This record gives sequence, structure tokens and C-alpha cells, in this order.
Amino acid sequence: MREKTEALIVIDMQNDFCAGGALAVAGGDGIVPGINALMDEFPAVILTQDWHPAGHSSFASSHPGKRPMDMIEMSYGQQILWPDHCVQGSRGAAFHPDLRTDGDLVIRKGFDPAIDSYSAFFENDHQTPTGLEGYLRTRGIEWLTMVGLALDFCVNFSAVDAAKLGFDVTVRTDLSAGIDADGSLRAAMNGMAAAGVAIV
Ligand code: VGL
Ligand code: ZN
Repeated sequence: MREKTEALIVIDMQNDFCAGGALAVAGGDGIVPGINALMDEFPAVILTQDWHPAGHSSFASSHPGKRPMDMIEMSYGQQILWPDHCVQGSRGAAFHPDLRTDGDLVIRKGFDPAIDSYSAFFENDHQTPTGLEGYLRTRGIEWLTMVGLALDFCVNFSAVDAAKLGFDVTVRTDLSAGIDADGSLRAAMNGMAAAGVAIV
């Protein structure tokens, strides 16, 4: 068992990001057993859940004439439009059926209809906190290991934000998988390295 100051953050291991899901990430299912096993090593395990209301502004279907993977300009900057996914209470939003969910905290994000939230720490305006920072700090947690989906979006944004907040962050690429939209994977790896995230 690792030190009490260490936590495992399991990002968005939900049906819609796995095989057969609305926004399936290649290789998403395959990392479930390894993540389950890794949970045994950590005294603190936190799971995140992408959790959008129907008609969310990140859905292409909410913008007439737009298609998934198109870009639009939002008040907070550029936003990729996604297929409808992880709608609150839907099967797609549920955790992968084989994932262990006996962690300490489930943090939901993306519930504001007007703002997407890739990061487990801040919505995509980079200002509105999810509350995770306070949770970790009040538990005395300083070291984070991140796994899950998708490597180039929610894992990337979570890792970079955590590093900026002063946490020591490791991303396990063997227990993560990427979407790779238009070079996003390479950009994410470079961005995480530049932010001081350990990529192993
Ligand atoms: C994610 C796109 C949209 C993710 C969530 O979990 O990486 N990607 N919503
Ligand atoms: Zn989403």
C-alpha cells in the first residue's frame, strides 16, 4: 500500500467511452482489469464521471448544421463538438460494468449545460472549480496517479490542471487510451510533459 498522501484518479471509465459506446475510445475496455488491480495499491481512490444534461452545449446535436468533431467558438474559447454522450442517468453514463466502483469519491463534471468540463478540477473556462482540489487538500493528498479515458482530453486536462495546482502527477499511459482527433494525442503528450507531468 502506498503512502496516505497518494491518490489514484480514475477518469471517465464509462460505457460511452468504451466499445459500443457513443464516443468509444479504441482500447478503452482493455484497461479495466489493470485499473481494478491498481486500486488495491492506493489508500485513496477517486473516480470521475462525465455527466451531461440532455442537450448539452458540447453536443453537435445542440447546434443546427454542426456535426461531431466540428469546432465552434464558445464564450470560453474553442470547443470540439461531440456526439451525444454520458447523458445523466443513461446507460452510457454508467461506469463500465467490470470496473470496480468501491473508491472513496465519485466526482461528476460537465453538468452545466453551457460549459464543457474535461478536467476533473476546472470546467473548460479554466475557472469554475469542481471541488476536487479542496477534497484532495483537506485529505492531505499531494501525489496523484491518473488513469482512464480519454488520454488526450479528460486525462490530459486533469493532469495539467493538477500539476499547475502544485500536485505531483503521474499519468499511466498503459492504463489510458486516446481519441486522437486531429493530432490531439501528440499535443496532449507535449502539453503534459511541459506542465511537469510524469508520463510513464
Ligand atoms: C471526454 C470528450 C467529451 C473525456 C469527455 O472523458 O475525455 N472527451 N467528454
Ligand atoms: Zn463529455
